[in-house]
Amino acid sequence: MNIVKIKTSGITANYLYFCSVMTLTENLTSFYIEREDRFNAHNYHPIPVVLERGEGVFLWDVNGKKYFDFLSAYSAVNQGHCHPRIIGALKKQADKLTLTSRAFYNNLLGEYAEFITGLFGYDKVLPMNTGVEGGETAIKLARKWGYKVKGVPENQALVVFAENNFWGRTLAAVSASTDPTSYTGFGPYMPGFLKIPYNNPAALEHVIKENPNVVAFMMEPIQGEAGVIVPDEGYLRQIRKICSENRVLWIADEIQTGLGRTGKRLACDHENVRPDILILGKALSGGVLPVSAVLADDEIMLVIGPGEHGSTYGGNPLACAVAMEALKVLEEEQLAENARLRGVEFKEGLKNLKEKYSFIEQHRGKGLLNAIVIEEQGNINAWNLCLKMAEKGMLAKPTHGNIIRLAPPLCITKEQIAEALNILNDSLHSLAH
Ligand code: IF1
Repeated sequence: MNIVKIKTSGITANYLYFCSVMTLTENLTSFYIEREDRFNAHNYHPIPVVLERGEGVFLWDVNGKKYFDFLSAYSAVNQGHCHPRIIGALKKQADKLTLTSRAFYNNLLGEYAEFITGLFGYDKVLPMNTGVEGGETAIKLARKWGYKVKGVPENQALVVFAENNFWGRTLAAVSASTDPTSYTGFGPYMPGFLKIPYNNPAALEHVIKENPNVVAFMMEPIQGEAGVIVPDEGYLRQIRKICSENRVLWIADEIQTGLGRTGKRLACDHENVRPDILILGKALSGGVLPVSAVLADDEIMLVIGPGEHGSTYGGNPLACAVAMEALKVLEEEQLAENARLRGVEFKEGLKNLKEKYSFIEQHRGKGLLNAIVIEEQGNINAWNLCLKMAEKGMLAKPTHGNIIRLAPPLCITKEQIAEALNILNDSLHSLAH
């Protein structure tokens, strides 16, 4: 075999090597993306990185490039990627028993139910899988409570939602949505849903006074998908008061804001208020498998009897084992408190960046649920900033065009916050010049 020796200078050889690596890297990423595009539905437009490993606050792509994860799978990996204790619980239970259905009892559901109801202070839990199933369950509970307890005429129950809410993709969830991207083309829509402005207690009071058949108000304590919309201090207390005074159930969707994300165990804890129905999901399993939970007291929870609601996987022993460990990790590693402390540092950093870059219109958030709003100026926009951030090793994705949610796992350290702020600064600088 003739081996052709190419005599080149050191610089040329390095350049050729660099180009070949770059080409290979891009080709590998393109290979994965093109295959997925060919065989998978086009219901997302992802940032063009192909991830294959996660650990703590970090992700690695198929080329071995390392990133800070500043999306946390939309707050599903609050504990950090592949937390060893959670993975350990998964592996241990997976070797024993994963699913029985609720046709029979299993040895873990009672233990998990006692643990989670004790932690959050409710009589009972109804275990489901995805967050949207939690929302559907909460609305079914509220409607049935309306008929059986409040005395609302059959099929006349009304549920109130806040404009710009997001609680999932089912037909009921999109029927509650005010975002055309979420509901267009999926009608006809669920009847009995009313919408009022967010952060407006008077609007809630008015709609309840106008409609005696209102059984519940369902809302997020901070609106995540809408772009991390933080209501005025006292809004949650006023919701609590209005709902209590009018025998309307307050449903808090803490699927994204709960489990330490905003610097407290629940976002409702910032105002020391207790919703009638609490919905949890996402980080309830530490990002390992879909686990959601609806918590309520007996007067509400027991309106649903045997055979009236459920799901194949709801309350399965694998989910119970994982969720118990995921909750214990949040508590024992004091991740809510870390989110509070790191959130103060991060918010200070965002404030400094806003003063430095005029195209950062706004920053907002609480704990480690934050967002920046980018004013489009030429090639400066949220998408291009996210591409630049990815290039420099930090992953995030825009929501609603110009808003970038910034939400790392809650185990992030002080030093890592500082490093991430430097990457964000470098990305902003690079985009602006
Ligand atoms: C997607 C958004 C976030 C949620 C709240 C219920 C659910 C979600 C507050 C439903 C889910 C996910 C869904 C996912 C992307 C992500 C998302 F951009 F869609 F809106 F986080 F903001 N309540 N949010 O945030 O939970 O059924 O998904 O388990 O659909 O694109 P799920």
